[in-house]
Amino acid sequence: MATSLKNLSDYKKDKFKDISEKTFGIVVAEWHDDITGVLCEGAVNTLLEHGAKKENIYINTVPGSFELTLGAQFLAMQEEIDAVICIGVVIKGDTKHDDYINNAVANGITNVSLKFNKPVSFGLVTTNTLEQALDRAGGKHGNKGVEAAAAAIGMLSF
Ligand code: RBF
Repeated sequence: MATSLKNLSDYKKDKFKDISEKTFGIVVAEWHDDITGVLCEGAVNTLLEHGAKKENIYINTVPGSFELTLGAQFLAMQEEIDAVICIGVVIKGDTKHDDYINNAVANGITNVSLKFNKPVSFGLVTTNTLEQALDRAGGKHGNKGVEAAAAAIGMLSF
């Protein structure tokens, strides 16, 4: 995708600590995988830019965003993982599925974060249209994968 290399996301990095020895788990939903792939690429590039080692970044996929919570838990329960980044795209349809999925993921990954005392960041793009999702995956509203990675680094620097 031509827009995948664009990064218009801005975030505070002045307080970031060294992450060269930190280990990251990324869990990516397969629904809308053309978009989640761009978000994941943004997250990985951000971790690498800030000094993470490629071999310390573990990427796993789950079928859909609803499964992000358990995927995050599988990663967070591993002692060597320092932070988890969740990536998904939920686009509103004719039914209320998006509300159920989005709320379940928001509550679910909050619980995982608190249970394992580790950062679990919310890279779930929740939009009304496909265009709005694309705008947030390397388009005019930046790349929310970049911001999810930045949030994980920010919390490791707390
Ligand atoms: N998963 C997503 O990641 N994004 C979606 O936009 C999405 N839309 C769905 C719409 C419906 C009506 C259903 C039933 C599922 C949808 N899912 C979506 C899949 C969901 O996250 C989960 O993988 C499945 O419900 C299986 O547990």
